[in-house]
Amino acid sequence: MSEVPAYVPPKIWIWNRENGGRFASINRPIAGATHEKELPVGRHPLQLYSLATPNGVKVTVMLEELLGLGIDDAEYDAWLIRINQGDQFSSGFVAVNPNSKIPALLDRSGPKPVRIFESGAILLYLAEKFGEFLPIDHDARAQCLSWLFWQVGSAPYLGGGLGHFYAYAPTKIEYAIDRFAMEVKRQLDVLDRHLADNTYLAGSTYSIADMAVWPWYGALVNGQLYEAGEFLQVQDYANVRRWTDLVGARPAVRRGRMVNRVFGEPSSQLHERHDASDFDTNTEDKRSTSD
Ligand SMILES: N[C@@H](CCC(=O)N[C@@H](CS)C(=O)NCC(=O)O)C(=O)O
Repeated sequence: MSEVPAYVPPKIWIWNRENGGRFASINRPIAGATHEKELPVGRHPLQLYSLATPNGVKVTVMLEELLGLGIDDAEYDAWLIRINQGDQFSSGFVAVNPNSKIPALLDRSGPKPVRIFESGAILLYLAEKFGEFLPIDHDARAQCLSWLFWQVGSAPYLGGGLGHFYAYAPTKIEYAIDRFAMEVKRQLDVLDRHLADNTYLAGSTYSIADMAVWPWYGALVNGQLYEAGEFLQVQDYANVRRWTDLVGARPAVRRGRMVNRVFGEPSSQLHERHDASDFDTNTEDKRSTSD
């Protein structure tokens, strides 16, 4: 068997533009805008700039849940940010999120627009603003926040770690895949043990913690992330699967998943959402026949 030559890092790292694999066109070691372009603004108080990746879905699920409760002030315009085309580096987007990642939210309901970035912070902001999906009871609230922050800290091992090295990296590195597969299976076991005794993550009530965790770990146990279902033997996590089905059956979750979605069945893709009726009239299957 021929030996793979060991990589010896140079003394000083140098940016090799060709070395970014399938993300070479968007990954850069520099922050800030690459081009001048304003973001569009619609008629609603909340302006969301996003894409239906797991981080984006967290927020559209929350907004649809709030609207489902009859909270009209949670009305929003959802604008599509195509991250593979570099939309996150426009001057307008960077002004809302200096970190150039979706999702980003602009709350224009007050005298001065408020910008919020980081999906966990957006969930917490909306929960506090509308007084919903964040338990008031001291213990349940602590549980909710613990699982919310657990998600924010854990998902990079799943996405940037396992997902990247198992599905995207140009070469398969056993060490990296092993390391992150072990960690992701441990995370699934953490969830599985907790959900054995709890209906939802914060206990008996559905909360922003479920909205944060479901798009990542629910998709993983449904075999929808990185085609890694068999590799990780996700069927073994029965309690995570029970909870995944429970959350996934919620009407607001079904709607939230469709917003800013640019893959899958055309009937499941609502590229932009500006009105509740868009779910019935503006999905891609309807648009292509009416265009
Ligand atoms: N910690 C951030 C992560 C956001 C994130 O990684 N967004 C990805 C899509 S899921 C993105 O915009 N990537 C574009 C890029 O890296 O240039 C959050 O939770 O909001």
